[in-house]
Amino acid sequence: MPYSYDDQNIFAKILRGEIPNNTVLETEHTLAFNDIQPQAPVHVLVIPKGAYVCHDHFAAEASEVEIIDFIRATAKVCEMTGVSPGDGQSGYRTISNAGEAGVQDVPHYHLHILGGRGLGRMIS
Ligand code: DGP
Repeated sequence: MPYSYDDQNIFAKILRGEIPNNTVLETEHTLAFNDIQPQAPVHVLVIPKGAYVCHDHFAAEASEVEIIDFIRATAKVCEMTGVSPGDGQSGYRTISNAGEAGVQDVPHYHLHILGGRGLGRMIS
């Protein structure tokens, strides 16, 4: 699927250092930072450094190195913020909104990590 990437989106500006962020973790290919409008005590956004619009764009065009780095960075943030159920903690939810129907506001691929409170059932 063809995608055009808008390099003026807010996360592109964060990656270029034009806008500050509260970094949780940075790796070679991935940046994780606190959401400016947290919906839970833990609300971290994980983004690839590459120019990808959404999940399927990332999956199709990112290298395996970038994809593995992104997935492992996401897991590391869960450990660092104390929500990984593997640590006996309460757990978390990841969400990635895509496109208009998915109500994606920022057109740079990102995963929300939410935790630190009971999140309720989303899908039944
Ligand atoms: P989404 O609807 O999935 O595209 O959510 C975008 C999220 O990005 C939303 O939870 C608020 C967050 N956000 C928007 N602008 C900024 C910003 O400048 N800094 C940070 N840290 N988060 C932002």
